[in-house]
Amino acid sequence: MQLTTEQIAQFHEDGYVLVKGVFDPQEDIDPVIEEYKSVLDNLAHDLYAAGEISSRYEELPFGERLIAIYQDSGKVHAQYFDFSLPQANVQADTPFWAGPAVFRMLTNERLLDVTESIIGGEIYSNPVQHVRLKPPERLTPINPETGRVQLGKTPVHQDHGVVLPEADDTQMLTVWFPLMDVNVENGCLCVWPGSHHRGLIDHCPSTRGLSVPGKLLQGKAVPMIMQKGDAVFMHKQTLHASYANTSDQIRWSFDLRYNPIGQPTGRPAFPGFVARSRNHPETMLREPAEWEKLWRDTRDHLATVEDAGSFNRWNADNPVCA
Ligand SMILES: O=C(O)CCC(=O)C(=O)O
Ligand SMILES: [Fe+2]
Repeated sequence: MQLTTEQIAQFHEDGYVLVKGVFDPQEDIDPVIEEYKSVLDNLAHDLYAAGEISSRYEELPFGERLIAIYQDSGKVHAQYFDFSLPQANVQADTPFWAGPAVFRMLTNERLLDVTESIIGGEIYSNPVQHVRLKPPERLTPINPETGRVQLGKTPVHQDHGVVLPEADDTQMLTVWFPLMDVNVENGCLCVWPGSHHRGLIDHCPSTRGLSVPGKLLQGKAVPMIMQKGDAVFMHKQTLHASYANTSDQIRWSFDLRYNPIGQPTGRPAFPGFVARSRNHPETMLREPAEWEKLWRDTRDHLATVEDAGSFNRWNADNPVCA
């Protein structure tokens, strides 16, 4: 699946392109959904054994079960599902999920075809990547320190703003896709078309994470209303955010990053891999278990080091943050 000349032009002009039907919903996405059912089942058993929930909620379908477990435990267990690690305080028992169905998504041929249309055929899977399982806001446990939901809407930012300066001159590409239909009500992504022409914009640290202050925004955001199977490909300087999930079901998405092989990823402590190489196909990682081991070894190593360093490059003392 190559992009058309018009789609590539749109990517450069607007800083993003929404591509319909990149994935086959049943063949490509459902195996991931199946795999996560067992991850949730493991979480339920762990929390129940630890006395942190009163039931394993085995009778509930995935989304409702997740909501019930988060509510009962009073905690959003995002790290349990994520195929990345926290940016600080990694411990030997920090959970993560780097399963085979996830690996097959990261190396999906059609996804890599579209990626190749934008950054060329030497493609590195950049480790800045997340699964986001967001409960309805009104059912999400509150963080007692901030008084806000533990996982809510994502504030306005550029992905360039959340990586180290080593990635300043790279072609890091963000790929965002839902595992279900998404709209404004359930908290889809929104983007500011053309904002990447402004280059890197100042971000401010806050309890919600890094964000670009409202006074620096220009123009209106466009909601990315998408069906299961669609994907958005985004430039690293395109401003984006997500809406609050005001529906009564979970909102579920993946966001992945790719860059041309050889360019720094912006998170050197984390492992990437060669997802496609036209020039050296023998360097491609093909075994899901090897990918899982890369993350496990990284976790085990980071657990032994004093401070892995922060990825943050921004200072709250910046006058624009006042
Ligand atoms: O899904 C979200 O809420 C935000 C995603 C995001 O910021 C990204 O994919 O870079
Ligand atoms: Fe982002």
